[in-house]
Amino acid sequence: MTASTPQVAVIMGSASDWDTMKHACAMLDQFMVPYMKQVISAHRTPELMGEFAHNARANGIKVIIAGAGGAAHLPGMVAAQTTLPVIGVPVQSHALSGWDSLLSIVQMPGGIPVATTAIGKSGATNAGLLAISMLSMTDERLANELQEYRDDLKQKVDESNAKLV
Ligand code: RP5
Repeated sequence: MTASTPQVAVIMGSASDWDTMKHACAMLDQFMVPYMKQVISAHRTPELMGEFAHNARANGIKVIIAGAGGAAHLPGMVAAQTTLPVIGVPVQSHALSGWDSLLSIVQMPGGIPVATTAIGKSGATNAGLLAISMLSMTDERLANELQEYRDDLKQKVDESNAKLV
């Protein structure tokens, strides 16, 4: 494994999920975490999904972020085939505004966990941050930069409060 070996895999059920999942990638870019991104569908490419999940750990991946919408089986089916942590992002669907995605991802039976985020952009952003937080357990640079990120958020609140007077 080299320094540029992807540590995080960002996968999504369709290219139409990219508009949401790009926000997870933006966080990984911001923290300079090497990652890979790929469309892998639980329904349309089940063999590829199995191959990816089975090989992910051996390929150096440490955290998987999986986004899907509608009958969103991808995060759970990937989690079923790897012991790596899987973060599921419910993509906002047209028909049910993402309720279907959320419930499909969050209601995993006991034994196979998927860490589920909020629906849509916030969820994808937080999936990126959660993956970084997991990596920060053994990466001091990331731990320090996460603290700086939080300090910046606090400073923005302080600045907006100063403008209220
Ligand atoms: C899911 O179906 C994908 O994750 C996507 O959110 C949804 C719709 O896919 P497309 O029909 O846009 O390819 O598998």
